[in-house]
Amino acid sequence: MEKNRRSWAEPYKIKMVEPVHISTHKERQKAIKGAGYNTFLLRSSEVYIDLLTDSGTSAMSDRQWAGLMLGDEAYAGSNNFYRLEDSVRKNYGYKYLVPTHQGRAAEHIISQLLIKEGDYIPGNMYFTTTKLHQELAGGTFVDVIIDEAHDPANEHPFKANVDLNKLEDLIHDKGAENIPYVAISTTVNMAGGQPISLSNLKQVRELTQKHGIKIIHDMTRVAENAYFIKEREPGYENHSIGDIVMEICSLTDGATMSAKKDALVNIGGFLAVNDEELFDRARNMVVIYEGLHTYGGMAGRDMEALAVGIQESVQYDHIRARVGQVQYLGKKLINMNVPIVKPVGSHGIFLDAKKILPHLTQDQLPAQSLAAAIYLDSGVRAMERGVVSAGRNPETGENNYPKLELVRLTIPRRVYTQAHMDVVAESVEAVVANAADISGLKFVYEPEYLRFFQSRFEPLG
Ligand code: P61
Repeated sequence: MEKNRRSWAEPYKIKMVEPVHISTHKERQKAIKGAGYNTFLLRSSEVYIDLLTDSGTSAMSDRQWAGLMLGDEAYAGSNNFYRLEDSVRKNYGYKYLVPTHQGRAAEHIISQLLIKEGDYIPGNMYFTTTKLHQELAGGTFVDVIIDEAHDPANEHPFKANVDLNKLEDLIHDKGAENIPYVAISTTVNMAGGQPISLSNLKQVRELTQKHGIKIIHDMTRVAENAYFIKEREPGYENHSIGDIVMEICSLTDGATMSAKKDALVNIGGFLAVNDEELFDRARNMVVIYEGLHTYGGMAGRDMEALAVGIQESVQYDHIRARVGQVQYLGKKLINMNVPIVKPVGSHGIFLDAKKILPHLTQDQLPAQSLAAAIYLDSGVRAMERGVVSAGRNPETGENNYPKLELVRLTIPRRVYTQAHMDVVAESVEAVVANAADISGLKFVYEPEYLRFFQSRFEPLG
């Protein structure tokens, strides 16, 4: 029934607007140079359509805003914490909740608690902060995603699936005692917002259970993953998004969550686990780095908005429109013959910079250069997801060279309209048409950790 409706049109109307500045070419030239050709260093006032990230950039609903007024700002035992705990249990099924100010704080805690020096952590592709916390805890990340995920043109419907042979070989080579957990992400951000199937996750569960290895779930975009399962995985077409989300969570032992994405809040996150002893240790650790275990870095009002956001995130009409808007932009770019990661993912469009700028080597930073060129053309802000984001090997100090050299146009939830998407597509089309004129960039400043956030660049020759 619900599938027969024709359009994904937004299941809400707009109650308040935030004016944006449409800059001139001259203003943008000055701004991007001042930002060292790094879109992270632009001021948001210099940006027209901000597709840097879908993190913390969602528009909250009137119910979430109303929830802010219910903030119980008690240092200990805030009502909003119990509301959040209830929402997490009801919607995700995890037993114990440790709130944190955002996702990476939860990654820090779980990495410190479970990883010992010399351990290996297999996962369905790396994520920048997740991998860094694994390394800081003494571990080494090992990519066990299927090969298809590294090929932008491959249209596999579940590119976030784990290659079970790779995982089994790793367990065999390194020993289960040196693998504290498998890190499973729903969806996989760096692969282009791609989903994992439930049948694959069940197989991962079976294999890991045989060896006594945990699964820790990065559930940052779990509802988006569930939407793709409903659309693509046989047997799930009549399941609700909520039921699919629950089933995914039930196949894992715990989760880290950046609530700034799927869960529709501007700040927040958590660690959730089922094991009581692990919970005790996490609850003790959170007081060192975040705050008391009943707020963990969030205000009471933020926890209330999150409790509501979680419920909204699993509603079918919401998720269909959210992913629908991304698909709309993706289709438009495909029709314009712009090379992008396929199938189109759930949270953004990923441009294939290697294909668009074949005259640049990876050392000439094609994705960084392309993101700067798009900003210059239209004031649309995108993000590099290539060699700059991949950083250096901590042992050798050499650059990591990922197969995927991408620019991400990330769509905030409930923020932009279809007309904005049209402007974005026209800008990308124009930049791609003149791509031969784009020269590469070189580093002039590079910080030690997560270099993409703060590096500065200059145009080559
Ligand atoms: C993003 F350029 N993502 O996509 P925190 N897991 C996953 C995430 O997507 C994620 C976190 C954990 C961001 C923000 C960001 O290299 C970057 O709440 C799948 O941001 O701490 C965050 O959650 C971390 C942008 C993070 C980056 C790291 O835009």
